[in-house]
Amino acid sequence: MSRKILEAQRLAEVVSKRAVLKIAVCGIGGCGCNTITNLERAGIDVPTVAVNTDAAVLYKTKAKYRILIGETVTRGRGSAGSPALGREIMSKEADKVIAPVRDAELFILTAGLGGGTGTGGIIALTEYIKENMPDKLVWTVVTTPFSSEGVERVRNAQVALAELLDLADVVLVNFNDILKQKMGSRSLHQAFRDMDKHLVTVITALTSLQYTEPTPGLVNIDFSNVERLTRRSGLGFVGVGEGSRLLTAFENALEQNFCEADLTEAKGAVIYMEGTQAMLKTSEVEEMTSILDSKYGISTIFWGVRYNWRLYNPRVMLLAAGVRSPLVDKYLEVK
Ligand SMILES: Nc1nc2c(ncn2[C@@H]2O[C@H](COP(=O)(O)OP(=O)(O)OP(=O)(O)O)[C@@H](O)[C@H]2O)c(=O)[nH]1
Ligand SMILES: [Mg+2]
Repeated sequence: MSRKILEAQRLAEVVSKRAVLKIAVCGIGGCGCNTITNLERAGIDVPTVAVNTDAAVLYKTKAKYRILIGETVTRGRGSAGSPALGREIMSKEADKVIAPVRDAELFILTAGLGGGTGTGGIIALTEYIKENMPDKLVWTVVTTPFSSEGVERVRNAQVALAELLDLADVVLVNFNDILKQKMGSRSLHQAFRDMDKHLVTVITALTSLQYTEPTPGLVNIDFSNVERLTRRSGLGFVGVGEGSRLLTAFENALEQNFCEADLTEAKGAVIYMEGTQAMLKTSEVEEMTSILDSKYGISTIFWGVRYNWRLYNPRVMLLAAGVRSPLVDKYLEVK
């Protein structure tokens, strides 16, 4: 074979490997497993890992990989609300949890803070990835317990959130209480289900970043930009919105704010748009970036477009890295 053909083959190999960003989603504890089941039902196309110390909950979970941890310690019965126990177990078994998705470049870890397995587990798993695979990115998507769940759960969540903000590259936090206020949910059960839907929307939108393949005629987000933007960026914001126009979808995405994030002077933003060719108007794209610049002082903005013929309305995902939230600050102060 000629040298030219060999070179072309090698280049094609590298492109095919590079093209799709490898993402894995990992849900820990009861809430995390529930989110994974919901993502699977919604038809997510990235590998999912569900992890729990509770064998019964794990048995009911739908995931590509299900991993029981702490079997010899809890005998499959859960971590009884002890983050210390959840953490200890995960730190010993993180290797087993990561094994099926070791080649991922971006790990999205999700858990409900407040209990044992998810709260301790998400910290230990983040620590493990950061220590053993420092080039990988870890984004965490967590919920805080309702105040009505009691002081102990809230305290567990506060301590864990503070630690995660130090450890993970991005922390996306959703306050159950805010969701309840916004949605005016009647019962705790209903509010949980509303939050479940929100988590699925956010995580599914984040995985759309995997389509970074160079498609001619489209604007692709270069993952190295996303990486630079989100590495060790602390608190993040993600909103997903749809609307009759692109700009309305963008405004709706900004409304999906469950941690009262203030985007002013954020480190940067990524706008990812989906829709038919007719829906994606350049003038509106320019307007979105100019709003982020003039209203929020965000000058580092990356945007990408993916055609999706199945959408009736344009959809916008807005990811902002390095945001502030007076609510999170206040939450972390109260101990
Ligand atoms: N949205 C939503 N939140 C949940 C769900 N289950 C639990 N949560 C929230 O997540 C927090 C932690 O609960 P779990 O995930 O069940 O706890 P765990 O990590 O399994 O901990 P242990 O059972 O103590 O080992 C709770 O305090 C709730 O606020 C759920 O199905 N949906
Ligand atoms: Mg549990």
